[in-house]
Amino acid sequence: VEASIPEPQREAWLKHQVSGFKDKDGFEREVVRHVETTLARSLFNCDESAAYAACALALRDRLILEWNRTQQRQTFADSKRVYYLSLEFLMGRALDNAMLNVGQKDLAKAGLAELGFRIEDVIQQEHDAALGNGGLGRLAACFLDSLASLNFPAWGYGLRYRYGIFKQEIIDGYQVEVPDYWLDFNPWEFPRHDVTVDIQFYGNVRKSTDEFGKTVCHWEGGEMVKAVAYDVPIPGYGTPTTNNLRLWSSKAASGEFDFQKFNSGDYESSVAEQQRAETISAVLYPNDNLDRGKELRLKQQYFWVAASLYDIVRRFKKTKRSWKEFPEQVAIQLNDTHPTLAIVELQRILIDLEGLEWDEAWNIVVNTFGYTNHTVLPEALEKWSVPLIQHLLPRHLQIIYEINLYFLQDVERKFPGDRELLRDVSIIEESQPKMVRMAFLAIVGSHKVNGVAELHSDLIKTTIFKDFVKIFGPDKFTNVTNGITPRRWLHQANPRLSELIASKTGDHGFLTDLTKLNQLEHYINDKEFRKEWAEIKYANKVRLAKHIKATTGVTVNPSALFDVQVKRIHEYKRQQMNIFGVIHRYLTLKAMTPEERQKQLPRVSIFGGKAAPGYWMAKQIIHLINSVGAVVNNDKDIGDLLKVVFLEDYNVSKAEIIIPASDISEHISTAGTEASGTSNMKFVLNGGLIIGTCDGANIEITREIGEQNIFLFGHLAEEVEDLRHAHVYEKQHNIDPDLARVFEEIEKGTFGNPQDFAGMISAVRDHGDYYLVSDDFQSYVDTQKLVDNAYRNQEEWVTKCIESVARMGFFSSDRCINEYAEEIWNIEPLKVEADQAAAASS
Ligand code: OX2
Repeated sequence: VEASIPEPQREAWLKHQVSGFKDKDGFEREVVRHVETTLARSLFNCDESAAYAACALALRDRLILEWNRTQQRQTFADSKRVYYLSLEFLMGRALDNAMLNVGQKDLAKAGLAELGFRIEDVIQQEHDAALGNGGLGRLAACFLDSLASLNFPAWGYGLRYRYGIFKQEIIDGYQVEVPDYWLDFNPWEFPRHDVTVDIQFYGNVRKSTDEFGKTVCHWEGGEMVKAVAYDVPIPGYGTPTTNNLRLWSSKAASGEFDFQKFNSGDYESSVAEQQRAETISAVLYPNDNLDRGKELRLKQQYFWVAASLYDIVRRFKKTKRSWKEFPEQVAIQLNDTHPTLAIVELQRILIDLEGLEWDEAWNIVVNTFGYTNHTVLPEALEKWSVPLIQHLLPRHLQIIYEINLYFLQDVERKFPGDRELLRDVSIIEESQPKMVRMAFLAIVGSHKVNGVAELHSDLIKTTIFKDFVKIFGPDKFTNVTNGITPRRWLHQANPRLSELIASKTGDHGFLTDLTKLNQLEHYINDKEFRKEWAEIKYANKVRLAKHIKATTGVTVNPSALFDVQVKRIHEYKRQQMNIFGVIHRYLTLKAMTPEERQKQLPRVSIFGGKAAPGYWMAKQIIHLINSVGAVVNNDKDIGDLLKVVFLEDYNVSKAEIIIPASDISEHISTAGTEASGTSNMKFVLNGGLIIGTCDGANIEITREIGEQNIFLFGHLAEEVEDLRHAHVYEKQHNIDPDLARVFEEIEKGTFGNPQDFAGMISAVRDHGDYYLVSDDFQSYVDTQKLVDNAYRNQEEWVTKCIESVARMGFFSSDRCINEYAEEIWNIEPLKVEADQAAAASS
């Protein structure tokens, strides 16, 4: 290490090394110190937000010491590292998680109380880190937690967006987007102004011949932008391992702004370069499962991928190993196709900058990368136009063509004369303009491709990637079923349930080995346990009811059945079917006599989720939900029997309140469309049941918890194609009568101007009902009746819930990460000494 302190002076350093607070007193001292010095406040003007800031800084000081030690330990061990490349990390809040993971929450709670604050209020002050859209970004966050908790030497690489996913406001029933500026005060990041990378765009390629007569390519000219690293510490649970999430921020390469232009009076263009550079990392694209092909998005992708690879290669080169050892030291996982340019960039580094031969370089590349596919939806499969790549990344386009050439030659050797196959698998789509198919590039450039749940992994092998199975053989394709971290999604979100489980299983060991939940099966008939279980669910519902009252003004009865669907709004996720079902329930209740009504089970239908700003149909769905709520919630005939609420701005910290309060949650996508889903796992882990289709991870959840504990309905994935075909070509689309009745009511104007909802109705009735809403409606409504009946028998209901939780062990992201480590990354955890581990959790 170049800048190390000389031997004689080290003693002084070691004497003064900070160790962070050790007890409550020490914690309080640190909080007061931060309030008075770092924040320049005092006991006369320390509000909750100052208390949050000081508390976060005190925790951060501790984290950063572990972070430093972890980096030293990993550098010293010099073993293989994994790099998780993701354009999205949906982290949520950090303080609560950090306190729990380092085992200091009780101490902080007591300390804050002595200083005059309630820890719950302090935690609430933190702004969510919302650098993601939905499941894909939250999966990346769960993976970071598991990687650190399992002591894997791992880094996350992403973009430091100045604006995360927009804040959603509901105004007059419509979604309004508000920018999410979250960096006002962010104690969890460390700017590394010394860690920068110059990133090139545009320009052209010049060829020359070296002394051995070999052609060498030089990418010259164009623009430079600087990438600056911001590091976020990721503490493991109960371990000293604190890994690093490195987020890149863009800045003008040539310092601040152009002084010459400034002095000559050209103020505007003097800052133009700076602004153009900073635009790259300015904002997260707010689309979930949708590719829009915007130039700035491609710039983001290359900027982030090039900075990350430069960093990874720089770290590798310090070890002075030979290039062929690269895949033994480095595993890079591509979270969807967004980072696929990394494949091309590494090949470019190796052949253009390091002088390796093509084949040797390509071998290294393929053995380094793994690619995770998260969707089969055609509109989400990334394609970039050839002219755009040619313009922005001219050398990369040449390399893509060359990769394709060698790949197609290989195909031709294996399947001579099969022109159709060549056309179908070509990385270049021969359209107008030509397009680069990023998923195909990712497959060709990786040694493993995985889907995220069994059905999904089977589907990619038999549909979108079937030709690649034929070419590469089935072993290149595998499944790693998604998981969730039980630390955030049980221990943090539902502390009382976590304590109850610990009281029965002996300790909190289930948080690091979730299969230990199976011990709960012994207590299913334990009266006291069941009572406490039900009480905790009720208390969580009371907490949510208060949130609903405070944010929507609607009063809901916590004894009613809470039916929750929270996720991005998307036609394939079928919130429209849910709200049509709610209308059907409303009409059924309205048609009853008051006596009959008295016998009905009260229900609260809770919705939440953002619509992409340009997704018109999704916005209509939100509007209909709110319009139905406005009518139903004020109908005197209905009272508590049915309430409909839309919770605005669904995000990670709201999920932590909503999920523990659910009785039944809806995971009702058209079969074959939801790759996995991960909230389904969170709801069941928190003692809620599921109504769902045979899709994504619902199938494996059913296998684990038992068919008696889940409400499945609807057509199967294998039936979807024929049904769609029939709708369109055989004009066999008789709308379900109950659904037709719902449409009639909407068209009568019961829920406001029917024109507002005409698109939603005609998508089902006149445009082929692509998502099979009508086909599944009867089965959906019938199954909801089964839910009502099951809920009436609270004893049996509680049994189902406990049994389900006991069987959820498989869905820990720890299991999932261990599978990636074994099957794809070939990487081992780094042992930490027992005394280090003990020190970390004391
Ligand atoms: C999501 C998928 O839609 C969801 O099913 C899955 O659980 C999640 O990724 C994590 O694997 N964008 N978001 C997803 O896929 C894409 C593309």
